[in-house]
Amino acid sequence: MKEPVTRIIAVSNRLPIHLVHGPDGLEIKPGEGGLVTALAPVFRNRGGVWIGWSGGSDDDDLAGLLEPASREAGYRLYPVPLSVDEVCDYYYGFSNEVIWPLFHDLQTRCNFKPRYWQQYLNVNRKFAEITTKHSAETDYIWVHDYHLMYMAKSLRELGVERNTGFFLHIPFPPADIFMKLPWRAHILRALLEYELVGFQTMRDRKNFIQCLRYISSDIRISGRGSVVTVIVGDKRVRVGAFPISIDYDAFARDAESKEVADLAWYLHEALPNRQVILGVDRLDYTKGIPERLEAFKDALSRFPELQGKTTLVQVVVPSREEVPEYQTLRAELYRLVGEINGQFTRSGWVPIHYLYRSLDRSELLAYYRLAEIALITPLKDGMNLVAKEYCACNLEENGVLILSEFAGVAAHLHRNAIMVNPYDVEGMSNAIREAFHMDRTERHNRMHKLREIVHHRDIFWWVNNFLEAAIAKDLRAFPALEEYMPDITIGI
Ligand code: GDG
Repeated sequence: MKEPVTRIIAVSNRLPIHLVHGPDGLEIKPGEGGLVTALAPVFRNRGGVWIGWSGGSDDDDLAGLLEPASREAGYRLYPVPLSVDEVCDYYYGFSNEVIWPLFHDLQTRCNFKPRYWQQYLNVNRKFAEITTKHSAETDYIWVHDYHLMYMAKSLRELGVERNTGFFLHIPFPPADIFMKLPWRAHILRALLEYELVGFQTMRDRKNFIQCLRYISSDIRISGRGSVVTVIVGDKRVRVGAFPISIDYDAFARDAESKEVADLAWYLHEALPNRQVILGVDRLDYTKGIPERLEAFKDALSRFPELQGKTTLVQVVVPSREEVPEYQTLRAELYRLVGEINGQFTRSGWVPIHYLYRSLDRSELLAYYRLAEIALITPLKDGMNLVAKEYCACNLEENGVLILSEFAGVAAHLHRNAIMVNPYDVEGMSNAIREAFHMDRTERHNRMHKLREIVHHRDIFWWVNNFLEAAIAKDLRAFPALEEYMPDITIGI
């Protein structure tokens, strides 16, 4: 019988920070991305611990930097130092050249180098060792994402007893794609070492269970609903669908602030008498950005009434720029934007405003608030938080969401968004036209329902659901502390 859980330890590839080289040496800035956005409100001032790679090299002197960062974040940060070789083969290699494309159904982009796999095992073991050092048997170890699928197995191999759960932020592919992975059985068996395995959608959970049937004919499923128990031989694992979400109230409240409202007004004034179509993505080939630009170009050609009356604001946040595929994509986007703007720009109107940088939060919220149309068309996506954030910030309830069928978020929002196949350029272009002409009442009715759905299932709903399934407790069992404890210990 295990002791009751008293503390949650999050383990993810990256700590929720990034290191920048400033004039006075290394500096720490808060991180960005889906996972940080999702977990920060849950750990802050609740005695949480976060373990992960800092993003730097293993000889960076982090102790002095992480202490104030921990204090500011409201949870303790423990780094996992990684060498250049480890980063190359475990992170860029196995995680981003094998699992990332494969799990997004893009198997032709995979690079199945055996050396990547060996380093993946080594680094997962390293994470397991550091987690062991900073945890006790009464802690719940909540492991995040595809970089660390092997970690529970590494803990077992070290002979360490911990209560562990895993959440996969990206999709889990169908069996005919997953089975291409040379290390498929190892990964499946490693996942069975967790007590709970969470996916974004029922589709992902179904795919996982189907893959298990390939490694064992002796599989039984017990229970019903979003969490079931899978029995494979002598292993029992709970497997569930937990669609991740956002801190809806914080987004809606911040979008209402004077700063964001003024900025939204100012930005829209610069684009008078036209509808703003917004795309916001990390630089990634899974996000379908070239296809989306082609669709906008097609719409301008086939529906000339959109010329001068729409502007596509496409924000692309730089990401994984060291990887050649991402450099190629960046160049392709510049080329496409240049081509479309070159063809259609006329005095007083530029069709695409391309922002290749990370916006600060107020500016991002201002764009969410002012955009009449959001164009969210990933080729495949675990969830896609941008879609939910757009709805939360659309206070006037006059926005139209155009959404890919292959984003996890489609499972909940499909009835009130305009759904598109992101590979179908003409279909997307028709959707842009439909959104452009949609009347005020229909826009309001649809957006009102979308906002209700996102509000109802926010980030706290997600965490509660996961914790309920994991340890039969919800967030109330981890109340906010009066003050964050100053006695921080940094272990490197
Ligand atoms: C992975 C999965 C899953 C974007 N631009 C700026 C900015 N962002 C923030 C957004 C949003 C986050 O980044 C992006 O989250 P997504 O969910 O859209 O996508 P991924 O980064 O690929 O996340 C995804 C997610 O994990 C969570 O499980 O939904 O499917 O791929 O929160 O707001 N933030 C700021 N400036 C920007 O310019 N400040």
